Amino acid sequence: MYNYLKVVREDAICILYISVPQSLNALNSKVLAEMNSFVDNIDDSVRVLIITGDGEKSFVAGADIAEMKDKDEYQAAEFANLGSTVFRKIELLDIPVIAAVNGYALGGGCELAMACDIRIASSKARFGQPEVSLGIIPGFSGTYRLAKLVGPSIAKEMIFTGKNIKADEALRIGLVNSVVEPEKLMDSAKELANTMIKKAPIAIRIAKKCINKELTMTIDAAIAEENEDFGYCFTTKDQKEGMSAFLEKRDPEFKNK
Ligand code: CO8
Repeated sequence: MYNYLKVVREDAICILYISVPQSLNALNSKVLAEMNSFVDNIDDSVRVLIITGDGEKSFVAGADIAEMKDKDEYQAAEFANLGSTVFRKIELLDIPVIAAVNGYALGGGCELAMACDIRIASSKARFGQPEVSLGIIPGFSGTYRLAKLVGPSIAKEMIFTGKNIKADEALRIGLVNSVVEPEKLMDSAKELANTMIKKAPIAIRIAKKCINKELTMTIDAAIAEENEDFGYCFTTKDQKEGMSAFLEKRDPEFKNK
């Protein structure tokens, strides 16, 4: 069905492999169009999405430099808009999205990882925004997300120098949630996914919406929104089940209702 994506279902987990072996999984417009279609058509039964890179070496080595090289300013802005739109859709999916960063996450690859909710890195992963070495800036919303994640000062250092950083440094600055040995990466991502799958799906969806929205709100507006969403949770059967299960000293059985 896809030429540049591999999609693997394992019960409620969906694993999306970006697969462009000839360019270390660089994102060209065809890959981005396929990702857009994938995100638009994701099955309701998927409870957690894991995104990773196919192969041993690379998560995504950035946007495709060969495709970008001869673009004019309008074509470049259009390309940037395509990538940013797909990444924003990923960020707004109402299920948790985990980036399992198995290797190079450079430029658009780092930006893709940052659009995910959680990043687990292999100890072999390398992160960076090398765009200034190419005469451009991060164009898939990286200036925004990197500054939000690690703070403007560290984001500026990374972007102004274009330097790659290792996984342990990415952990230190808060760019990734955890670092594991390469052979444990997918199992760790799945273990995390399975922990989330046992929880109440509506509550996770609302919590994700709150956190995403609150990033653009004043604290007072965010508190008001959270209060309202908290109230909404009490309209769900899962809330009754979760609290009853606690009081009855048993595991809850959530029904996504
Ligand atoms: N685009 C196109 N081809 C690529 C890319 C890329 N980003 N990265 C690697 N490749 C290709 C190489 O050209 C090479 O092809 P070939 O075998 O035909 O020569 C193949 O992949 C293997 O790469 P290398 O031989 O270079 O492998 P190394 O192990 O020596 O190095 C690196 C691996 C360090 C990852 C190196 O390939 C590299 O530095 N790649 C480029 C990284 C980069 O600069 N990424 C940022 C790109 S810009 C970007 O992402 C901007 C996003 C916003 C765009 C907004 C739209 C305008």
